[in-house]
Amino acid sequence: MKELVPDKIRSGLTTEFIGQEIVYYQVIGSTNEVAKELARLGASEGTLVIAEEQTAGKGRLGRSWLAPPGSSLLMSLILHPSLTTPQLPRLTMASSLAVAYAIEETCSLSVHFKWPNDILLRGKKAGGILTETSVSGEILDYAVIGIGLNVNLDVHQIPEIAQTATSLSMELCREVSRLELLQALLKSIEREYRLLQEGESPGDRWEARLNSLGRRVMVDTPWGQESGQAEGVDANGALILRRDDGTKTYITVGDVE
Ligand code: BT5
Repeated sequence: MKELVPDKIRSGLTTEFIGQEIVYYQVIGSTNEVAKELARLGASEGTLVIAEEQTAGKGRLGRSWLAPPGSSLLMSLILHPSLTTPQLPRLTMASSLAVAYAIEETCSLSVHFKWPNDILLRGKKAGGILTETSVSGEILDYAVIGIGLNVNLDVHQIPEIAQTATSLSMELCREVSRLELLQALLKSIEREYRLLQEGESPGDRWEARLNSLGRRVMVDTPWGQESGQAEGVDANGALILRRDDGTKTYITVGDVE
């Protein structure tokens, strides 16, 4: 395994600010937790926190992110976007798109999304995004984008995800350079972040990759289950569902089954 040490990441990195500050760990609890602490202490825009292994990798809603050491990209970025609170899910969409572009550029695989934050290859989960924000009143203090991406990983090593997950190396039947992928990803995140800051919503481009577009889905929300046809997402990433009675609902939190 080639380690993703900061000197290697920086050499050949063509971004202006994303990933120019790097905090690297061989082992850490969760890169998101570190990034949030650093953001509170005033870390600069685009700071990258990256680890070879997490002992407490987090998904959404108290779930875990599992990855054998050195197998994956496990990273978090600190950002200070000028978005309103309802617009914050744009960060997750922009980050998913950046992951898709980086995978397509370096591995020529086609990438789809499952609402709201899954990165899919051939219908299986290869990555996930965990966006965490701190808001005081109307003001966003900071946002942390956590990205977990299965790169050189045989998912059969992890029984919990063996049936539902995949990795780049499994899809390609070869090892993938994590360094090259990471550098392409940092570059595409910078591009997407600039568009966000210019006020553009990534909604349409994100929706074009939605796996359930036009299909009937069940969605678990904190307020109960909804079902209907997935018509797409709105500019802020809400899932647009056409219920059987013809009414439309916009879902902002939940999981598609
Ligand atoms: C996510 O959550 O998909 C967001 C994952 C974000 C992980 C990154 S790693 C770097 C940064 N630091 C952190 O601590 N977290 C972020 P969610 O949609 O809740 O999905 C979690 C579920 O995905 C779990 O309950 C498992 O079922 C499944 N899962 C766990 N590890 C997986 C893996 N390596 N590949 C595919 N699926 C996985």
